[in-house]
Parts: sequence; C-alpha cells; structure tokens
Amino acid sequence: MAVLSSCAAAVTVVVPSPFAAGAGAGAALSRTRRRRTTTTVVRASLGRAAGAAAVAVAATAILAGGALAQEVLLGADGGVLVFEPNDFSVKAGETITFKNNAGYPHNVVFDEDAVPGGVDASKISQEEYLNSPGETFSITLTVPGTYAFYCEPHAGAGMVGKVTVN
Ligand SMILES: [Cu+2]
Repeated sequence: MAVLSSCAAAVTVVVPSPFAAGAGAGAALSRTRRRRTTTTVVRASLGRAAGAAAVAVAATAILAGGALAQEVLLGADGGVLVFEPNDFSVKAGETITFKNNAGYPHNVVFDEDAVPGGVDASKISQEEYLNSPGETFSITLTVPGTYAFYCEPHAGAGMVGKVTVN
C-alpha cells in the first residue's frame, strides 16, 4: 500500500489527476511513455550537437585550407531590400557567395567606375536575375582594392554594397 501511494504521487507529476486516481497499470504505462519521450529528446539534442560539431569541423577545415568564404544575403530576413552585409572585406581569392534570401529577383552588378584599375566589371557581375529561393552567385576577386556593386532593380531603394579585397 505504501508503494502504491508513492507511485501515485510520482504519477501526479506526469498525468492529469483523474488518470492518476486510476489503476497502477495506467500509471506504469504513463511512466514508460514519459521515459521514451525523454530518451527521444536526449537523442534529438545529441543529433543537433553532432551537427554543430560537424559544422565547426568544416569551418575549421576551410580556414586551414586558406579558402575562406563570405556569404552575402540578397534581401534581409525581414524583407528589407539590402545586401547583408553591405560593406565587408575579403582576402584576395576568397569566395564571395551572394544568396537569394528575400525580395527577389535580385542581381549583382559591379560599378565599372568603382572597381580597381584593370578589372572588367562586366566579367564579375551577375546581370541575370536570381529568381529562385536560395539561388546563389559566387565570385572570387583577386585584385586588391575597393569594389562597389548594386542590385539593378533595387539600387534606388538602397540595395548597394561595397567590398574591399585585401
Ligand atoms: Cu535586389
């Protein structure tokens, strides 16, 4: 009897009281369910942790290889028509990936009057519109200096950017 009442007390935490007033079998079932749920949660968080670790390893590998990468979102999460970031620096040879995020279509046009001497702006521009969600355009700039770029449909709204290559 003492065991049963302590069991019922434990169950009160897990299930609504009408159910706790019932048989011990129901109580045991509830506890089993609860244990299973807990296990699942633990597994899920382990999975996330493993995923995060894998990402960390990948980032380290990229850094070690010298092939850095800069991602620039086309359109901010809130839908504001901007490059994000819109003013950044990269190392010569680092890959810059522009990624469609919100408010597309976008494009990325380098200003022929605002790129380092000898650089052909049209060759590094993506004049064709990026229409699909998550669509990307990547470039690698090798000549040090400052490059200005803009999105043709949204330049007037402030979708302009600047990258400095070191
Ligand atoms: Cu745009």
